[in-house]
Amino acid sequence: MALLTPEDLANMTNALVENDRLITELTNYSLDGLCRKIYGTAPNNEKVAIIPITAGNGIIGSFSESLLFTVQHFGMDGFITENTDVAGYYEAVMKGADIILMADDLAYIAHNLKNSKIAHNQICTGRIYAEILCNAKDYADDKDVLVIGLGKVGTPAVETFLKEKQNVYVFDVDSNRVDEVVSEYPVSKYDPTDSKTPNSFFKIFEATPCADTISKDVLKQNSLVSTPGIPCGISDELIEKYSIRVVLEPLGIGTLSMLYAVFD
Ligand code: NAD
Ligand code: 2YG
Ligand code: MG
Repeated sequence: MALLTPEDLANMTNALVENDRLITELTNYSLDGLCRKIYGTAPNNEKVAIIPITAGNGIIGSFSESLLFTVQHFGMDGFITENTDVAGYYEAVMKGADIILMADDLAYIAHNLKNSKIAHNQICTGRIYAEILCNAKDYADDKDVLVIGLGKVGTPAVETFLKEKQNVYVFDVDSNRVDEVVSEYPVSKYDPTDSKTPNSFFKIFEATPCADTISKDVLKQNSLVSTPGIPCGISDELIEKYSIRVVLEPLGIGTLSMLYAVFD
């Protein structure tokens, strides 16, 4: 898994606020309002403990602080434990935590200790970035969506689009993965040589660890790109040329989705 860097998180607070504003403009729902709609849950004064984890590649500068910003920005009570790892877990419970947030190199989870619900960042990130496209009011009549990157984030996005009755076209640089997804789900391959399927899209979801995955060929004027993938898959030049709006933020949107996934 590609790990976040402190540089990825440098502008995270502005990015979260700015993306919340864009999501509200696009969907008429604030980010927390959209999460409430999707999950049918709401916060109820839960105390959220963030535990820094040293395993593997260790602490990522600003990771815990970015989670705390997210929790507090959306009106919840949170704290970062002074201890790390198991000692941090013990501290979190002793200090009355209701929900634990913690991540090692393989998994970033939210665990609600009161109701036992657990959420995984990759699933919740795929889901919320897909729902943003599905709820974008100016794009509601067009059901075609292109999904680029069919990994741990892209696959739950595919499932979300299907649940939302979208026509899903998929692309991955790994053609075996495309074949797997096409055989497992009612989706079509993105195929620019097939005149019966669309070549360009108003709605594009991208979840890859690569830049320049979104070429001019798949864009329409005013396409909407919802992309958790880091780095951004579309160049500034194409964003400007095609007047593209891009939803992209490195950590907070997915984190809020995880919290709503474990609320009652
Ligand atoms: P993954 O490795 O499970 O999946 C990535 C997929 O992208 C793979 O199937 C791979 O074959 C495909 N791919 C790679 N290069 C490609 C290219 N040039 N064109 C098309 N497909 C390509 O990774 P993941 O866990 O799904 O994460 C995807 C990205 O999302 C990573 O950059 C990760 O850091 C990021 N991410 C962001 C957030 C967030 O909150 N913004 C949250 C989780 C993950
Ligand atoms: O506690 C810490 O500071 C570290 N142990 C956190 C490690 C997180 C590693 N995971 C990633 O970098 C991710 N790709 C998942 C983060 C979700 C948002 N991109
Ligand atoms: Mg995010």
